[in-house]
Amino acid sequence: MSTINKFFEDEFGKILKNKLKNMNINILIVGATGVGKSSTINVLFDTNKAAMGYDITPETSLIESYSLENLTIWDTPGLGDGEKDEDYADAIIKKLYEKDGKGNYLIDLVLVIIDGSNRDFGTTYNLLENVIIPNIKDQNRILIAINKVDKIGKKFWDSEKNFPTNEGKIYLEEISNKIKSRIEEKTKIQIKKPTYYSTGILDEDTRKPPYNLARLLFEMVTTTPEQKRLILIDNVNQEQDWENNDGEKNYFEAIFDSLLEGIKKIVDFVTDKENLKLLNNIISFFNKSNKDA
Ligand SMILES: Nc1nc2c(ncn2[C@@H]2O[C@H](COP(=O)(O)OP(=O)(O)O)[C@@H](O)[C@H]2O)c(=O)[nH]1
Ligand SMILES: [Mg+2]
Repeated sequence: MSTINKFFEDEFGKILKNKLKNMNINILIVGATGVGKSSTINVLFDTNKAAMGYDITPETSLIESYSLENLTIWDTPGLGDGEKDEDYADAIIKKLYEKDGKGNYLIDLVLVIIDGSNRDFGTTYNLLENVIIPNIKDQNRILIAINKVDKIGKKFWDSEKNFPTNEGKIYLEEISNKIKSRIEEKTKIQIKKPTYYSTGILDEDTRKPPYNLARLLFEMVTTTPEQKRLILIDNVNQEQDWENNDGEKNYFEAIFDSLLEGIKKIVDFVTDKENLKLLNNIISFFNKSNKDA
């Protein structure tokens, strides 16, 4: 960690902020009603600070937005309810084609959330195969995440440890592979293997620590264009408990490595200097997480 801290304290770090100021990151969250889209936004980001609103364009006004400094999260209404599905799908498609002021596609990351406790993935397949994949320019910007893994059943989930059992781990790997191969079969598109997690917001009154949230963040960061990754991390909820992960790797180190890739890209274009607030936030976030881990 210490070498990275030094790196950020350097003149170099100060230069970055200025470059980032003119950049925005936009995340589109999609999934059926009740899969946990809103809960996921709340656990990942500091939404107390967020300005909430609706899209101003009539066609996409069904999409709610949360704006933090230069991060905007678009929370779409869930498909699968029937009547309004077509309007919702149209709104999502319009959003996917929207361009920013610089003429680039607005949406940097599409996070598709699935309810892992529901074995019927039909709504998600429909959403991916008929709405998202045919209308997104860059399929590498899609991340599928399976939520509510605490609800996959007694045999698979140890609620005391808040962790999957050995059988649960196998089951979760299986459904994640199954979703990936089904999408590939239908669309001929290679997607990233879905990740799985729990927000820990079990219902209105029950909260547990989340499971695999740092992994979800890692997967989101690495699905985001390199030069925008720092912005994502800067807005992350620092009060969150990020500890309980699957142990496949140290996700904080992995996030850091992937940030450095982005920093290298930004630096090539930097011409002037700015303050360190952003980088300090990042450093304190990682220091805290590292201590906890
Ligand atoms: N068991 C469990 N329930 C969850 C989890 N995440 C969210 N929920 C619950 O699922 C319901 C729907 O969540 P919400 O975020 O409103 O879903 P949305 O319609 O996709 O925005 C709420 O009652 C949440 O408390 C989770 O990880 N585990
Ligand atoms: Mg919601």
